[in-house]
Amino acid sequence: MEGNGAAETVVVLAGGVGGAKLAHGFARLGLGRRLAVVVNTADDFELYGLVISPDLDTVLYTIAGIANPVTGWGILGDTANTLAMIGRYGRPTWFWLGDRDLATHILRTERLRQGARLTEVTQELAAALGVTARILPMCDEPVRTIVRTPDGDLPFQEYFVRRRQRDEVLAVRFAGIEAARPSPDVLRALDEAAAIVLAPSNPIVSIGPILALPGLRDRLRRSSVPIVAVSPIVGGRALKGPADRMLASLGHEVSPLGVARLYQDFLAGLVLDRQDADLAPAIAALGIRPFVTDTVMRDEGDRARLAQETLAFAQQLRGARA
Ligand code: FO1
Repeated sequence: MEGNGAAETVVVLAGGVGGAKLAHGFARLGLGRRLAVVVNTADDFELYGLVISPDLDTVLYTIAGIANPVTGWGILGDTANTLAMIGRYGRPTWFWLGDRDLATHILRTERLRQGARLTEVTQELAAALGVTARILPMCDEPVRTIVRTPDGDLPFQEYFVRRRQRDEVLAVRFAGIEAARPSPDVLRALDEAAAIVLAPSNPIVSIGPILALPGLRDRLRRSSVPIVAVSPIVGGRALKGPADRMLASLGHEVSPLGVARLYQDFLAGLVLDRQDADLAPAIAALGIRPFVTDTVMRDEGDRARLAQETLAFAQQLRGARA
């Protein structure tokens, strides 16, 4: 049952680096298995015969405390000897894969070929790294983001890494989404939820695929526990990545108000930065409660503080509904 006793879980919907930082903040609150992070898998792709799940790995490494603090993705202190050798064989090396990181892709690919679900494999990797939070792929079926640009359709990582997000984004679609379903583990976490949080991840290509899973958005609309989002847009810009340009080219306002409108059908509250405090009345006018604080996570202390404040805000909204 939602919001029921000991099972009370905080569910965080997340993409890559920004989502991983807030998820880490929640992990630092000592929630253990009562933290469930539902992660975008539409950035996944295959390279050198391996299944790469960048957002899952970014969340996993960040919560495990081994993420590269400079990039936010990959493993701290990793080397690239394997990639250098792949280059010597004349193969493209535009996607930077570290030697230690490759171990994750090798073992994931092996277990998937043995017939394990991505959810099970992720759980095994997380347990081995000492992570108690539930890191849940949004689904077990393959879903792939395709970005429409003036030069044609591009697989997500071609757009994001190979072409450095320079193309104008005309449309986005998620190949395979119709045949995919939120995993049973995701649905269970939502059933146990005391609060649902949308991390400050790209609303179009990180949160977008999760919301596009058949039945998921309806499930959120019917939620009896508060759903709050943390705006990834601060002062008219994305904290990381191309979310600002993507929102603009797809016709959305590049502000927390634009973010609020995208989630308006299910959102109870929006956490926005002090820089955007003047937008609070317009957000409230949508029927969404605004909460203004410092949302830029510069260090690990910021992550835990923002997670704590977001949780307290959600609990306050829950109290207001009772
Ligand atoms: N992002 C880059 O900008 N360049 C890279 O070479 C790159 C390699 C990479 C390797 C493993 C991994 O887990 C993530 C990696 N990322 C890289 C990040 C990733 O592609 C994107 O941040 C996400 O897909 C967007 O959320």
